[in-house]
Amino acid sequence: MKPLKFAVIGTGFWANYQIPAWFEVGGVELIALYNRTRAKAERVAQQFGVPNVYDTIDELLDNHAHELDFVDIITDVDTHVLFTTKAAERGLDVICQKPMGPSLNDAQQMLTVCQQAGVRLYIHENFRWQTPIRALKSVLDSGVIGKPFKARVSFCSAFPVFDNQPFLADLDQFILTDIGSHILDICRFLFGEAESLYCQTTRVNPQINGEDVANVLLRMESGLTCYAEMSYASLLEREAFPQTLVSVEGAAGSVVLTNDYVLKTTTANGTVTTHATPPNYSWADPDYAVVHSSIVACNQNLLADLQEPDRQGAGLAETTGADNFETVRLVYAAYDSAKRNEVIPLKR
Ligand code: 89V
Repeated sequence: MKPLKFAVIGTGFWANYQIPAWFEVGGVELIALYNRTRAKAERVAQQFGVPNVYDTIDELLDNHAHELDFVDIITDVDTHVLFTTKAAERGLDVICQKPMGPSLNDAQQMLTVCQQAGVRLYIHENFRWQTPIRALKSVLDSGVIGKPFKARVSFCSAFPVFDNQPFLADLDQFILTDIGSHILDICRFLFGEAESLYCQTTRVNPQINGEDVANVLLRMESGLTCYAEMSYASLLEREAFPQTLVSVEGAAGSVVLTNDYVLKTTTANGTVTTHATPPNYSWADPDYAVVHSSIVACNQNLLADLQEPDRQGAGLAETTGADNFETVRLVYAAYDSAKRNEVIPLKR
């Protein structure tokens, strides 16, 4: 199959992992890079052998749209609508990092512009692609614990995340957009759509603008109640960053995903322990290993869809724009709930 040609928009921290993850997948050719600070793009171009560098998005698109198949947008959330629109207008399929947009309206606009332009929109949402999360889902799908009725999905840490991603400290809406996008997406992946939610938030770290603690209680359409908790203010006995820890109780047993990718499945016959260790890539930052390896699986899934000649897509991609919009709805419903101190109904 002919490799698909693409451009990377944004060469900050995340591009250092997104790009080698693409090379790991194969079947793609990176033609050009854009970054508003040209020197940064040049450094990344040199590191990965990319032939073209721009600090003006229009120039990149004008020069290369004819040969590109898609763009991979890895910039801060505030630019997602603009860059998605510019690429869609040139007929290019778009992959965009989570969080999809800085508001529900913005996310809706991204869906609309791509639909009107007849291009495909995907959101790079990788947490559901982590090896331990996929293994947990297999246990649930096997039916061994029966029908799940209660769950806890937890991302609580004191990792100095602002050292590598300083812009996160400036966000007025922080943990629900950055980590909540992932955690609430995992909830949807594991348990289906939510019917309502209630949320409380707090800011513990006085040096950041947004909330760094959020507790969300979801009632899923299946009837399961799911407690999704996230915090960057949790100095715990064991630092779990960037692992998501999960426990699920079902009518016939329970399953726990605990530290170091250990899965314990308990039924009337006892407890079975397995390990769901993620693959190790030389280019991954060991502090982020489980997340960085999931970029490969996520990209693989999106590429399979992009390779379909039928531009409607073959339904191979999990995290399409339309799918991820449902996660974005949960994120902003959580803010709404916290602000009003009310349960927010979500059924359409
Ligand atoms: O993927 C992310 O949203 C990042 C992480 C904390 C994993 O680096 O912010």
